[in-house]
Amino acid sequence: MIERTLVILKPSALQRGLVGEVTHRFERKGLRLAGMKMMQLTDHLLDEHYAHLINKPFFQRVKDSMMAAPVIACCIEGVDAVQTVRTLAGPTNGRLAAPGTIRGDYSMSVQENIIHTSDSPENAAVELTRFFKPEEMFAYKQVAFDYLYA
Ligand code: YYY
Ligand code: MG
Repeated sequence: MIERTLVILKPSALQRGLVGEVTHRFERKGLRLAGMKMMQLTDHLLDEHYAHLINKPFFQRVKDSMMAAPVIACCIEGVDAVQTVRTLAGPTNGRLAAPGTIRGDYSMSVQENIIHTSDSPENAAVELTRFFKPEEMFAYKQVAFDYLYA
């Protein structure tokens, strides 16, 4: 099923000059970029985005890290996009993530693990609504679509 998912290139990705390399991985895989914007995240937005971490001792530290510089929010679309993007990202801990994954290739950290990716289709829908207005996500035709999914 065609899905949309939220990817956030974290402040560390911008500081380390990895925006092009990371977005290139989604493009070359065949996923379609439906939305993309630079944002400064706020405490309020992160309270919602990381609500599942609110009782963790590292909650404030993670939020501070996400506000340390702007981020790039991306809406990425494709068949099974939520799981496919999670697979490209690799597991949370960059030191344990396999080579070839984004976190495995670019991260030595749990916190500074380069990208956020939605973890289920249900959460992706909620997160995309939180980060994008409807008119900021675009439904243009991907000309290679039939070749990608044949
Ligand atoms: O979905 P994912 O990003 O892989 O992990 P989450 O469990 O949702 O945690 C969100 C975010 O919090 C993670 O990307 C880094 C940070 N974090 C941390 O700094 N220390 C932990 N022990 C767990 C998560
Ligand atoms: Mg998560």
